[in-house]
Amino acid sequence: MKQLFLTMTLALAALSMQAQGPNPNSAKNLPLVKPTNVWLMPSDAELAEWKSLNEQASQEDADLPENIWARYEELGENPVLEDLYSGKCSWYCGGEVQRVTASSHLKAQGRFNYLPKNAHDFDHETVWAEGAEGQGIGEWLEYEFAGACPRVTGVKILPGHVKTKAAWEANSRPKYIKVSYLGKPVCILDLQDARGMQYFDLEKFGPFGYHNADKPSWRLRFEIVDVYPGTKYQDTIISELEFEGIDVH
Ligand SMILES: [Ca+2]
Repeated sequence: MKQLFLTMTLALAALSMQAQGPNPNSAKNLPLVKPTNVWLMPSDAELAEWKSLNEQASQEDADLPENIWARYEELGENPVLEDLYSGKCSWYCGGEVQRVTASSHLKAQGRFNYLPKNAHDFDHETVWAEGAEGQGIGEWLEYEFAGACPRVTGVKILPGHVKTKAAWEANSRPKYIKVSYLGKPVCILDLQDARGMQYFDLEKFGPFGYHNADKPSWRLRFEIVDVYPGTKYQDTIISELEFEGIDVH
């Protein structure tokens, strides 16, 4: 009887583990953090229209008719475009990233390169792609900050190749990203499979950094733990990974 009970208990435990699915943080017991906000990209047609108007508006002698200007402003109100291109106040008014490095990157193809710095150039069309075999599990991006840099409390990520819907679907997107501060794992970001800017509030794990010129430089590392597979390519891509924080204004 005792043995039957034990067998049943084990069977139930196995069932419950199956129901929960793979747990990326079971090994390290790290907290899983969901995005507090997800802002979707405009449609491809709206993006193309915005890009064309943006190029016209950036000309030195730009003189757009009022209705065209209004349309440009309307398209620019998409939260992702506004965040990247409006030049509004943010942590970057005082914050600065000194260097972006990665464990690997895909080699350039034609006029396109996939360097780590592309993940932090405030351009949704340029991307970092890991260059390892397969889907890049274990590959990472690392950001270096000066001791004096304002402190970081949040991360904004545009996962996947967001330039077009087709490119986004064709390539892999990060699903779980492990965040490490000063070489120590902090948490795992639980990304949605959404073509948009995903904001993660990490205040309770930080703030990260010092905002003190007497302190040394410091780093945040973002490691791919799992992915949403692309339909055509295995390469895992991040279009942007930026920061929010304090000690500014
Ligand atoms: Ca970029």
